[in-house]
Amino acid sequence: MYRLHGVPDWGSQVIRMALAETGVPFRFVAHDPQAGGLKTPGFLALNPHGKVPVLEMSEGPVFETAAILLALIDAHGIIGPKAGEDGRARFLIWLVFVANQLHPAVMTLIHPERAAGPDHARAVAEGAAAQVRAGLAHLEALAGAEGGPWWMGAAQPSAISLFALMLMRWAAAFPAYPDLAVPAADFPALARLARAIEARPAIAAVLAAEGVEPTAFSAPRVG
Ligand SMILES: N[C@@H](CCC(=O)N[C@@H](CS)C(=O)NCC(=O)O)C(=O)O
Repeated sequence: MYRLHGVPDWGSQVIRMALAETGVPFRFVAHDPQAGGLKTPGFLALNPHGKVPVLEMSEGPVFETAAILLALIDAHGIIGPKAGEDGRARFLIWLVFVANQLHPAVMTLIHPERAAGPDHARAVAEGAAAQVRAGLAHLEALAGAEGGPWWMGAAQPSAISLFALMLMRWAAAFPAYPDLAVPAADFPALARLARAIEARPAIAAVLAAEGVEPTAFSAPRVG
């Protein structure tokens, strides 16, 4: 059985949702970062960077969110096209965009002091907020397009939509400067997608298990 190493309401949430939607059995192993749980020799043997998520699969521990999502797709499909299936290249483009551009921009919005120290945090956060809004505008166009890709649609969650929704939650709820928050309501097609995906039993169960409000993506509790 897969073992997912994570921290509730941290970045492991997207993998937990992906596993739940894929329908494969897994065990969630919760770690306590405050108690140093991500820096123990045992955990560093799974991920030398000391970060979650890590998914233990038959080939060994897999880390980096996009790599885990792709490994799950290659094994099971469901949340994205497998190699050789129609639309795989376009899917990869946007998955890598979310992982490489949107994810770091959201992290900088939350921790702007990490980039250039506390004296420059406000300017860094303002730049990050603009990057987040630009990134979400691209995803909004995909989600709102007539005949758009299924992986940004409400009928079936995908690795991309789940990843993007988790990042939207962070950008709305946890920015270092509350006035730079990016609410889902500013992106109507993404907000509709958020409401549809939150309503799915598998997703609602993950949110409840993580102690997160049921409107985690469409209207997260701020702070
Ligand atoms: N690029 C990595 C980033 C992972 C990451 O930054 N994880 C955070 C939680 S969301 C973490 O574990 N931080 C703990 C630390 O840095 O000590 C991925 O996508 O998996």
